[in-house]
Amino acid sequence: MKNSKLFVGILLSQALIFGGCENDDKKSSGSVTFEFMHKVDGETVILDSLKYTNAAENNYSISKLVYYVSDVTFHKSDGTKVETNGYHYVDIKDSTTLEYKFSDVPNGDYTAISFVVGLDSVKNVEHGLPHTTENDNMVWPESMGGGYHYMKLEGKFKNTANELTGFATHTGRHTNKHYYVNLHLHDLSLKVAGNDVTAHLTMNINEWYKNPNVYDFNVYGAAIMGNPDAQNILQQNGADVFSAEIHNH
Ligand SMILES: [Cu+2]
Repeated sequence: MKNSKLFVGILLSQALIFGGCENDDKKSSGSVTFEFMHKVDGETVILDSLKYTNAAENNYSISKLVYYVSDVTFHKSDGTKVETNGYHYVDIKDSTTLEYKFSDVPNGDYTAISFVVGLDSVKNVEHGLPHTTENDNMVWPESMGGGYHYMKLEGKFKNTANELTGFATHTGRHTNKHYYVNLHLHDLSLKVAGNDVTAHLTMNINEWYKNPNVYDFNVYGAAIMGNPDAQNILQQNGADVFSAEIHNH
């Protein structure tokens, strides 16, 4: 009895050691890992450097960028989809937050990814997220509807008087209006077949400030949290802030 158990044990461990790649083919799911990258028109962001220019020709620097990505959905060309309903917090300064892994995505050929930049109206409520330091630092004032900031993007710019002054692109709801971004990335070739796929998701910071609306820090500088016009513009501009590059392994 003891011996046969031992024998099965040895067989199992051999299967684990030698199974390797052949087993992968039989797996019905794989992983997809998002790697978040942050650029300004193709250049990787260098913090606190007054080297950037947006469509309004504001000369600016970036000192802070934190945001949520949530409700990631993987779409197949036949219209079927795999929905996740979690959220992920990204901080440009914290490399541990720059990866968001989905470990059990069913095999299939996916052609699009969609997600929310920010939090939808279900998640974006007071105490809607666990009380971590990160989440608590994202809290949005109750007087403006409560919940959380979708994003805080901050830095300095040279105003029309040529003075260096702060801007704060803080996005979030305005009372009962929700301005989160529903972002769709089409024409992708994301093949999951028991393997690990990496998707580089690059945010072009300058896209927040153009297309369709030019966003000028002289007009919308620091106090935009109670400003539905600014929030509406950022929601529209946000639709194309991300692009994706898929690496199938
Ligand atoms: Cu704020």
